[in-house]
Amino acid sequence: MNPRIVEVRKNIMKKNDLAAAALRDRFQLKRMFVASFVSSPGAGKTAFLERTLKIARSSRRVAALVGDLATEQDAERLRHSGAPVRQITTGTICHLDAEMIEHALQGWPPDEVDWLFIENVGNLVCPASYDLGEHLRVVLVSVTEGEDKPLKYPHMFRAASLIVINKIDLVPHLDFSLRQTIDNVRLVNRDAAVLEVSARTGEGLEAWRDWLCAEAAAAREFVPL
Ligand SMILES: Nc1nc2c(ncn2[C@@H]2O[C@H](COP(=O)(O)OP(=O)(O)OP(=O)(O)O)[C@@H](O)[C@H]2O)c(=O)[nH]1
Ligand SMILES: [Mg+2]
Repeated sequence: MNPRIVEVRKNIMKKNDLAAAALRDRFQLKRMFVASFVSSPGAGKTAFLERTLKIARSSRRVAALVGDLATEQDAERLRHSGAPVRQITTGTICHLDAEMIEHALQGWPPDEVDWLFIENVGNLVCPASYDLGEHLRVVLVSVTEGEDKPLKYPHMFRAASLIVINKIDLVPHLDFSLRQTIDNVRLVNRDAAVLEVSARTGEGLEAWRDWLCAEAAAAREFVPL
């Protein structure tokens, strides 16, 4: 690659890392637990978050940020939960970065928040490189995408604390192997937890809630739900 391009890219990443470090400090100070969600477009991030916000709101103060190139549609869907939600529209940019998060958090959310969820732009490539200061990153993959995604997008799957296989209600209708997908996840990430869920039917969401509570408790020394 052209050395000038390499230099510019290094500077962009350095700038993002500094902004992410400042966000991390701020989250610690405010005792705010932050999880981000990434996936290819349409894997079910918003559907999964709609469920998550409803579950978490019973005992936690929650809020969400959602990134898309255009529209407020996902924010509107998430607001039905009653939680404060802010949309970040990125225009032509295929990922969120730490400055966008910092900007969205200026004077917002209106009240103190225990858990903040960030839905990234639907994309399995660009978001992998951008630290958002979050405690953990969840990668969703849906059963309609095929078993090979962990192998084709290893950077994204490697950076995940949890891999959620969504839309398992559709498995009976597909030629899709859960076993093969999990084996492929293990080839790129030995440590991540793996959960099989359906944001449509709610299957697997108890295990998700338990995992989330344990992670938040570890990060914030909070008592579990
Ligand atoms: N059958 C089934 N459909 C689902 C499930 N989860 C999401 N969907 C559907 O999949 C489509 C995409 O879901 P979204 O939640 O919008 O996906 P997304 O990842 O947020 O999409 P982008 O924000 O555009 O990247 C919608 O029609 C959902 O209703 C699921 O578990 N099962
Ligand atoms: Mg969405």
